[in-house]
Amino acid sequence: MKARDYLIEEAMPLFWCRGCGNGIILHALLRALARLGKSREETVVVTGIGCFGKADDYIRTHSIHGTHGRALAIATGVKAVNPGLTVLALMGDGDCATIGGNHLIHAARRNIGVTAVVANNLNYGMTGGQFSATTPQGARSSTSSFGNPESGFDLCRLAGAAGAALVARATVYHAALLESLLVEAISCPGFSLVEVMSSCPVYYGRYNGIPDPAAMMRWWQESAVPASRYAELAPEEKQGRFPIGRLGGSDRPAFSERYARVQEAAQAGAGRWIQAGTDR
Ligand SMILES: Cc1ncc(C[n+]2csc(CCOP(=O)(O)OP(=O)(O)O)c2C)c(N)n1
Repeated sequence: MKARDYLIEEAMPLFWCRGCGNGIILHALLRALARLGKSREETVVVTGIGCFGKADDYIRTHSIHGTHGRALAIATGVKAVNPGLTVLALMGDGDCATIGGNHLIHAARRNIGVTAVVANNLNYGMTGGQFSATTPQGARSSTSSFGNPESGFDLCRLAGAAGAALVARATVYHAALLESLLVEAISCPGFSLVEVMSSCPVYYGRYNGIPDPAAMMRWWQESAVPASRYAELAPEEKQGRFPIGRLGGSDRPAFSERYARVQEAAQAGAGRWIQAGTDR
């Protein structure tokens, strides 16, 4: 299989603005599916609402275009009833972590075998650049003209603490790294989250002094530090920087494995219970 085999070419050109990172994420995802030789018939892409929520328009697998913040709830249902499918939830930061934050922590806690791909452009792109739950403190947006008084979530730490099997981060500048992290995440039997720091020059960039798409790419290049090197930085050197690569996860049975045991116990008859608390 080639990346192009997963692309709906007739849907081109892409809906996204000039300088948007979503096309880079889409291409990396299609390359990852091709590298894994995933069957289009056994792959389900679920999206929510937002600019990145349009990604399913271009992907030739099964897809469900859901509602804002509910991509993970739908993906969870798909995977629970058919664990043999490869299930991807493609979301913006608003979709995944703001309106959808509750579904994120429970998908991670449940360790359901879904791969969440989050295009984190640090704001709500589609509705005009409002701040989201990942907008950094002090950053400007259409709803924080004098600086965001809140602080942004670290999505990888959040998902890791909630019990995800694999958490990783890349940027749209690091497309080859992104592709290999996606391959790893899609191959993981439990819940995986790949956060992609993505450019939105039209809103986030314009409000924060980096409206030029190339300057935004340089910003990602300079801010992202490989995880092993980041750990050795002094606290002042960490200011304005973040780690990329595989950032954690826990090795415990995925939901489907535990649920199969429950189904076996139920089929074997009443009175036989699986032992509580065996997987933590
Ligand atoms: C329940 C609900 N609330 C609000 C909206 C309006 N809305 C549509 S997209 C969006 C934000 C999208 O931001 P994000 O998820 O970060 O994706 P991006 O557009 O930046 O890719 C909002 C608030 C909606 N469609 N449904």
